[in-house]
Amino acid sequence: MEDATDRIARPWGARVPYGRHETWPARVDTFLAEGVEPEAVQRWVQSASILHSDGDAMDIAVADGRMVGVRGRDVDRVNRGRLGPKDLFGWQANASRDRLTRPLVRRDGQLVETDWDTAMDLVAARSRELLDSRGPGSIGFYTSGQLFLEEYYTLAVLARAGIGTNHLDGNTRLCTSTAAEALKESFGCDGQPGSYDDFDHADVIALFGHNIAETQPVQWMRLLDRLEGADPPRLLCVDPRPTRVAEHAAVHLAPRSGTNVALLNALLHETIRHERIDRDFIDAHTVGFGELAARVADCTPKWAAEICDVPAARIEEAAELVGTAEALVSTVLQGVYQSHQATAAAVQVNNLHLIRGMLGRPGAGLLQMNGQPTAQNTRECGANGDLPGFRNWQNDAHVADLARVWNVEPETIPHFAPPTHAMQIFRYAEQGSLRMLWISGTNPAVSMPELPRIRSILSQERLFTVVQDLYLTETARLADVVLPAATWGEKTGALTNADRTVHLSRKAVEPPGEARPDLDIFLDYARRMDFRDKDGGPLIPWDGPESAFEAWKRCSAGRPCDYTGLSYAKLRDTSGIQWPCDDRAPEGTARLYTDGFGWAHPDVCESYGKDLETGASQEVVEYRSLNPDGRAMLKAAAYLPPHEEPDEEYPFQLTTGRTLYHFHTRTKTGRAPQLNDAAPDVWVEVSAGDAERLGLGEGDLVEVTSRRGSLRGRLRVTGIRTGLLFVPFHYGYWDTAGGSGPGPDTPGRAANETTVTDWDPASKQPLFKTAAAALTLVERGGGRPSPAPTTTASAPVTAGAAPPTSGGPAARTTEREPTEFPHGREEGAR
Ligand SMILES: Nc1nc2c(c(=O)[nH]1)N[C@H]1C(S)=C(S)[C@@H](COP(=O)(O)OP(=O)(O)OC[C@H]3O[C@@H](n4cnc5c(=O)[nH]c(N)nc54)[C@H](O)[C@@H]3O)O[C@H]1N2
Ligand SMILES: Nc1nc2c(c(=O)[nH]1)N[C@H]1C(S)=C(S)[C@@H](COP(=O)(O)OP(=O)(O)OC[C@H]3O[C@@H](n4cnc5c(=O)[nH]c(N)nc54)[C@H](O)[C@@H]3O)O[C@H]1N2
Ligand SMILES: [Mo]
Repeated sequence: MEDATDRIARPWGARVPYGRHETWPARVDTFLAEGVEPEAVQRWVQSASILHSDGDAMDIAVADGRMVGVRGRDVDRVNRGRLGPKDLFGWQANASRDRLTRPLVRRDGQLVETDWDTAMDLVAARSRELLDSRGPGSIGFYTSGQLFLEEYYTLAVLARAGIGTNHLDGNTRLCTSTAAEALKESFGCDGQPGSYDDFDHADVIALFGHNIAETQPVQWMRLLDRLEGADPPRLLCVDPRPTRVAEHAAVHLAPRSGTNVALLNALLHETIRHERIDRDFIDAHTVGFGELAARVADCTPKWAAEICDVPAARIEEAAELVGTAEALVSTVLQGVYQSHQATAAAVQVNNLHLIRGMLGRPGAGLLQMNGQPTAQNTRECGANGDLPGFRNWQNDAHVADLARVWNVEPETIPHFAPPTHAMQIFRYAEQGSLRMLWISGTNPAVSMPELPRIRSILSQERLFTVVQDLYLTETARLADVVLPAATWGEKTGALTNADRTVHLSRKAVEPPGEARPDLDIFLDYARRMDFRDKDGGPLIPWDGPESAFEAWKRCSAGRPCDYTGLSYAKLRDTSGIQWPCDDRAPEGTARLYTDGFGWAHPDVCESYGKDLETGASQEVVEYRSLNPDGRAMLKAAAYLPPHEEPDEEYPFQLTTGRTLYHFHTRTKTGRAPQLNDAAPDVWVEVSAGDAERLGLGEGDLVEVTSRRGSLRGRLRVTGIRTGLLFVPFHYGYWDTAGGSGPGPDTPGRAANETTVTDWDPASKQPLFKTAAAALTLVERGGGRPSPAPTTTASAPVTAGAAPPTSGGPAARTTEREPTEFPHGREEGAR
């Protein structure tokens, strides 16, 4: 293995090939700040990544009370010591000089510094006033997929039982609400069936709308290592862009955006037609096969080819690949989730696995992926639109059980309607029934669709907005109160990744100034509000992360996400354990559904399901008659065209998404020099054919306009499908690197200036992947290339059209075999 690699230029590092059914060999990636020698590190503090959903385990290097680097944990089965570029360099943002260090309140239109007492008293006073005058429905909370489990659980209790509001959701609504919904629709309950270890055993891996190379780079390293080893897997990539995944795929389908259901129905059609199905599994474990078979009977590859604009022969090849796989792993992410038929499409992937019996054994795995690092916790703790512990809001016994855990009356917990989803919370704020919105760990003024609308909602006089963040973000600038939060590395908590692996992330350094952990802020608020249980005791008796974790364990007991077998000590001594972890499975559980689908039973299921076309919730009677014994449900769906199709005025399809080097609205990655320099500004991707037709070239400044708004960026000509534009959504109007920005009134560069307020009917996840747009030239590039990276799906179609992306000496990372680098598990060990 080589010693030092520029991990901006070579993001996935060196290969360590391994064969099928072997254990992925470890490789320890270490990055230390310039001038810091390994001997200077005084402590290594256990943690895991919070810049994607993999939970890559790492230790934070500390010297003189400061973070000075990071190192992957080789003992952890998730990443086996490896780290991606964001994790290697992103931690530097913690020490950025523009961190918020004191609370701010708005006085005479300006945000001014104040002390914690003043700020929190103001928040509590406004809450009480609103509770008295307008009731609990006037208060809402919009949280994150990036805090810790203990924080979400505390927030869920204080919002649902303390305030008594139904308006609590996370930005997970924009992210993985479809993952949750698709799992509920098929299996009755949230909970990832598969495990990352399935990648070691699969012979076919199918990725649907998932650019794993850029968004979960360490699992991509795993796939690359397998591709170079014995008996490599064959990949199916369904993505309209030339991602690295597409490059390595045996079959790449680049469909028109928004046509996933048509494509999947054709794959199901072929699977059934060729009898590549597992009859015994279908008979023993599922309901609905007849309806599914009837629904896809006419969905031939030829039919889908028309809709998706991919050759029918390619669809047949794809069908053969997934239909003849011995051990199939499928992953699904935003190319499916952020579209108008999100749940319907994601469910068809579940159906493919169910009719082929591809679940519950090594290599036969399904990953309805998460995106954010702690999205799973948002969902299981009930800070998403769910009740804690995957309890069913329509099941009175579940509500009563939750009331028992919290020692409140069942009526205290709102369950008259489904918990309000984020898009609806913003609608209530727009309409004026919601008067206070507390936003924690998310930046909706960049990440929500249709930003002109979001800005106008958040700047209303009548809406009292609290923003809890690390920086003065685009959203914080619109707030009435800004609370400075401590973050990863500055606080302790647990987090659960996309394959149910729970890690502990420990405090390594002190937060800057007066910044406080989110947990402390929520607890402080609960104290000021004096929330009580039914016996007059404190509603929230815990006072720190570990006691909050213990409280959560009691809430999770007996539910699918059972944490009762875990503890901080156990998580410290091991490195990542998959829930459920209880008496019966003290070491955790690699795969769900190894033995039937018990959580789909009507008495225990999290949801009675929804109509995939309208989103209407089904009643228990319907569910009982459909699925009396608790089996997996095969739910069919007809293809429906995208809501906004290109026309003369807006001739392009527009899709948005991510690049390898940045995380979301870049509050962290924009403050890490190596990452910022790798992709410093927005760009617009167009196909070579379209560029030629319009007489446009690399680096031209263009404007992308939709019915909602417009943005400007420099053009990158790539191998993207004809008729489609891609814009990364990372760039808000505030320039994180320079600390200043163009402001909201100058021509925008945020993708969401152009996106639409519209969502999937079942999951309520907004549509970021399909819109119609026009493309016009603003100014010639004059030889200046676009700032898009060359190492990714954004690579120019003409080699040499832009200088290769590199990080130079500042990005040098060591990659070592673990034996050369004795790994300390305990804090303080070298
Ligand atoms: N580098 C990086 N990694 C991240 C993040 C980040 O911001 N940066 N964020 C994390 C989070 S929260 C998330 S949710 C994940 C998201 O991870 P991904 O879902 O992998 O990322 P996206 O770029 O949003 O979308 C994936 C792909 O969908 C394709 N696509 C667009 N339209 C369609 C369509 O109609 N059908 C199909 N099949 N594909 C389509 C796009 O071309 C794109 O390549 O990444 C996580 N990891
Ligand atoms: N056009 C388009 N829009 C999209 C998407 C897309 O693909 N296209 N993807 C959507 C998806 S999947 C997602 S997940 C969202 C992400 O959207 P956001 O969640 O809005 O994006 P982030 O930049 O991650 O915002 C997190 C905020 O929390 C702050 N923060 C970080 N750590 C902490 C902490 O410990 N405590 C507190 N209090 N604050 C913290 C950060 O500084 C940052 O301001 O964007 C969505 N929007
Ligand atoms: Mo996400």
